[in-house]
Amino acid sequence: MAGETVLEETQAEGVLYLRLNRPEALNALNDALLETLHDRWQAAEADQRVRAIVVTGNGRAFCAGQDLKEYDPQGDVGEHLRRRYLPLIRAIAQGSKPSLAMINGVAAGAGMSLAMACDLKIMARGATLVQSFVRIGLVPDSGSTYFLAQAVGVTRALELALLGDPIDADTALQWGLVNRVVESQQLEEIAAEWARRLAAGPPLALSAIKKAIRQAPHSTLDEAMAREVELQVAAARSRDHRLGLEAFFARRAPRFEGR
Ligand code: T3D
Repeated sequence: MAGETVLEETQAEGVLYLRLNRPEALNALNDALLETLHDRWQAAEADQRVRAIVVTGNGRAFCAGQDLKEYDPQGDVGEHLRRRYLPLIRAIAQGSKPSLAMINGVAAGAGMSLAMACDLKIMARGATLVQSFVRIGLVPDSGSTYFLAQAVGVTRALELALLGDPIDADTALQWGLVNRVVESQQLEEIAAEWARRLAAGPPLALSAIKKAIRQAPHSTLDEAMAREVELQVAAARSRDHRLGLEAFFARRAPRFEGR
């Protein structure tokens, strides 16, 4: 619909698409878009029918980061980040539902942070990632330092953040910033297939897996294994585990219910 900063669409059962919709500004993040995206993400988190979330951009870009035409550097930048960006990044990275960034074009600044916050990333071959902050005298924010250092290590994170050069999709794949690179014409189809598989997965187990993997780098082996035990005990008691076992022995695909 015209004027909507985020287009919402349910494509396959349980798959919610959130499409950033300011193509004329390369989907730069103004307050209206940030607020809408966060609201939609929270609504999806609360909606049991949603089992996977895909975020992408409308037009030729994924997202050009903060809208620099609607930004006041003399204003309270800290408050702006804390209010508009941090809750959104937390909702994506710490929420219970699996998320997929379908990177259709350039992802710059906080737009790259947004993509990195997602659990899985599929990137079109012609798309680029750029830590553009340094180019305008800013520092990476919205989780970029965290996600980058985790994904590529300190050496490459420093290169990306200090030089601010765009990297192409093949480099992003080789460095471990994204999971797959596909031709642009195949992007929607392959992302839809992954999203459909996520939505058909066992929601409680997927949420537990996400939690365990995201916390593992900050844990000792003993802490990680203790967390695995706790999560496994809960998963083993779920109806979905029973359904999974039944399907295994009946040699058919399971139909998980999320309980
Ligand atoms: O308080 C706070 O919130 C601080 C938080 C900051 C977080 C951040 O994200 S800071 C980083 C902000 N983003 C950037 O610095 C990226 C700026 N954009 C670019 O570097 C380039 O546009 C791209 C590399 C993304 C793409 O380049 P290109 O050559 O493909 O496109 P273009 O010609 O530069 O841009 C096309 C149009 O989009 C153009 O508008 P026009 O001239 O046709 O009317 C351009 O101004 C507009 N655009 C691109 N990025 C932004 C933007 N408009 C507003 N804000 C943008 N970020």
